[in-house]
Amino acid sequence: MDKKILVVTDNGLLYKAVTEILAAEFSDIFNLFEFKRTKLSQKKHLYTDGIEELQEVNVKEDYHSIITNYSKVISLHCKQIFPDELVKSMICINIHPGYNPYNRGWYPQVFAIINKIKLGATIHIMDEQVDHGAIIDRQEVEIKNHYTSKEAYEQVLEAELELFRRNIRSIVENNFRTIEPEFEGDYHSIQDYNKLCKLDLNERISMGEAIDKLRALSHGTYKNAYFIDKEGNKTFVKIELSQE
Ligand code: 0FX
Repeated sequence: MDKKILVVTDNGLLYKAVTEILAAEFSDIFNLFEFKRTKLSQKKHLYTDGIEELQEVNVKEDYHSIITNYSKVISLHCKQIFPDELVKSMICINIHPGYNPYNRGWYPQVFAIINKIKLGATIHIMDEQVDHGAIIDRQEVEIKNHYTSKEAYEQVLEAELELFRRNIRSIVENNFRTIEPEFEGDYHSIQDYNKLCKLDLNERISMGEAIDKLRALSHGTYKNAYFIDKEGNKTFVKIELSQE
């Protein structure tokens, strides 16, 4: 029997959408995929619903058995960083919510809104660096002026699913082409994001920059941006934008 392709995901929304696409449009290859999640999906977030039913894998510790038992690995928002041994031993493919090589790392739409740079989705071969490596396909997403992080992110998810549809057969059949990223690109860690969330009440920026910063940190029910007042109280801030 052919070895399966392991898809590791910590995002319930994408897991559900991808399995629906496979069942509806790729039923001939659906049984080649096996989906697992990591322990990092246990934390309840906006997009984890549905992930509980998956079996857990520890990519950092179990990579020997992954190399032996699967033909490829796809990271569909797997929150564990793949170890070097794994990415060097077999084809590992990342479906990333950013337009590589721009804004590699965490929450690309947040940094794209603030720094006014490209946003989109990318499918690429993984190498030893995060969100790095030869690009199989990518698709840009427009950030409209009234988007908060949430609307931008939802457009990115759509683009990721479109890329999945467009490339999954050639990935399975090993006949995809790649291009090298044009430049290194900047990388943002979760610590960079956490720093952004702490607002400095004395920071002097234009109204446009302030709106961009706040909309980049507004994402549904998440409590992101905050300031600390003179009494030491922490107050969360989020904005709502609507177009006429
Ligand atoms: O699954 P994911 O969309 O993606 C993240 C990284 O951005 C990505 O680069 C990495 N490859 C992947 C494994 O993990 O993450 P999420 O479901 O935790 O968050 C989705 C969006 O929700 C995020 O882009 C911004 C927003 N968010 C999330 C959290 C946890 C917030 O605004 N505040 C939060 O506290």
